[in-house]
Amino acid sequence: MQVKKVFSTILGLFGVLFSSNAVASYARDWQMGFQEAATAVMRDINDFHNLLLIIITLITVFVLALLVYTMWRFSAKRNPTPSKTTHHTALEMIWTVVPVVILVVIAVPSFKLLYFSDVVPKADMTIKATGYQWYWSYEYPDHGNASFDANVVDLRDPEMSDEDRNMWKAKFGDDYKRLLDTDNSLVVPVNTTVRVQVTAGDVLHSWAVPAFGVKTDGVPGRLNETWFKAEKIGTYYGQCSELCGSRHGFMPIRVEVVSKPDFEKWVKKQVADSGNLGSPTVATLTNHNR
Ligand SMILES: [Cu+2]
Repeated sequence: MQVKKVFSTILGLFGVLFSSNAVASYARDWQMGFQEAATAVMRDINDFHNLLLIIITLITVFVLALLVYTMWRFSAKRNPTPSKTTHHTALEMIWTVVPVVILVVIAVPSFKLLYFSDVVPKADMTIKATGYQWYWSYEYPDHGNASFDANVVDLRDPEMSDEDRNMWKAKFGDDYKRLLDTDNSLVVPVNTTVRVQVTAGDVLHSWAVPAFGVKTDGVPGRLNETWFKAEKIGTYYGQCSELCGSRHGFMPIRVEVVSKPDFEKWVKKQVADSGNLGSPTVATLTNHNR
């Protein structure tokens, strides 16, 4: 059974690697490493992570080798009379300078990446994400100031009516991802620089989408800013990443990246619906104050 599961997961991973069209990005069983990058920032984070992995592996192997050699070479049996040497200028210079060089090698790409992800480039559009206990609310100030809430769709919720359960089952089908799928999704156009302003209405939350390399705290009374430019059409999942209360695990983020014409169509349709993006939430609206 387990073997079968591993096998199907590996096949699934290959499917993700080689599918060029719509992707769905979320944590998978047996996943190694990060989710596939959908933005330049995430690609750089991945590269930086790989660089650090190489550096730390070399250091660890080197220190381990020194330890093993020392234990063997200078044991009481092989080295009965220990040396009394206490200072060695050249050696001390080396073991000070080498770590400094290593830190500089790490610092250069680190600061580059920090500023790349932190400084919002000229944005094509802005979205405001507000965290509440326990759902996200989105506003599109550039598109009729429309807004909607995104609530988790939890098919195991005992309070969900059978009618709603069947509706969501029909909508998501086999693609349903528990604790990741939401009734309304954040919809954004592909290859567009999106500025995301993040805040919160009650306690600390954090808006995070791993495939975008984005994680920004939502702080009540404060407006934080981040950005992403998704390069592939698909569905990307994230979760609130700041412990925010008992249903912290029930306020996922679902981002649909669509083509620019599809986005225009979506905006038009939703704005036509009395300026309110997304249909009024059924079922899960009752979750708000639980
Ligand atoms: Cu939260």
